[in-house]
Amino acid sequence: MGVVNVTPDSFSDGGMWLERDDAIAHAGQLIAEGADLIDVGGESTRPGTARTSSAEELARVVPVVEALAGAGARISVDTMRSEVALAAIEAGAKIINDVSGGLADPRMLPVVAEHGVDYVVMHWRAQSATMQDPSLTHYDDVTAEVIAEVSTRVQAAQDAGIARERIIVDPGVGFSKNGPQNWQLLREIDRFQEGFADLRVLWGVSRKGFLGTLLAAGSPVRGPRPPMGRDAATQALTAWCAGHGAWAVRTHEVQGNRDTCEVFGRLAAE
Ligand code: PMM
Repeated sequence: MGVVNVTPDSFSDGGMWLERDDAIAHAGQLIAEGADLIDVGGESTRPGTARTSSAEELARVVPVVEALAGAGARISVDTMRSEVALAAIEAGAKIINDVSGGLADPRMLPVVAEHGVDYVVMHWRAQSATMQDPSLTHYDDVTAEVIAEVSTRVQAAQDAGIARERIIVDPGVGFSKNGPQNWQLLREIDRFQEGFADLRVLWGVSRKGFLGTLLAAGSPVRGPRPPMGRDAATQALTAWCAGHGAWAVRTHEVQGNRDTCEVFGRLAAE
């Protein structure tokens, strides 16, 4: 899943694809490099960030989805808002990627159910402004608690009428989790995925802060390695996820991550 953030402020690629034509061209490049899916987002979920207005999010996302879906691309839309989801579905999106798992907008689950599209349920505890507060990053056993909380949201989605086979789960790496908790979740990938044995699992680790922290020592600048320098580390985690049977990884850079998946696919073929 290649990411196109049509935002001024996403931590990894904010401001790069804010113009409609730039976003469309970038998506085309990601598809040419082997992305099976393009995830279009119009609101940053960067820790500490304020919310984007609904009108602004619609204006960023819909024209890009229309153009890409119209050209035959398989599109998911990263949104917590039901009105954006609805407009995106009408513009041709086939997957709604809701980082809040239906918690941010009570209309989201019914809208998705009514339109019969796929739905990503990510583990989420709070909006970006507060999600890294210590009270929201407390776990006794991060993997067990993430499985339990995601299961509750999967059940809510089913209760709203979304078919179970339409649901994709995501542990929400970096969302209300600190570095050690992210590493533990990834180390326990089998345990997480066994918690949802009949569902597709998506992992989003691309260029995230815990990789910058890990790579700080080799950074050309003081402090964490900047996002653009985290792609090789992202590919290493893609290898880990692919080797453990993940359905998809959500990445900003596609070529290297695609190559990684080809290698693991080939190894698993015989
Ligand atoms: N991470 C981000 C945004 N959307 N969606 C899913 N399903 N999983 C994720 O881990 C995830 C996401 C944050 O990254 P970005 O703003 O740089 O794209």
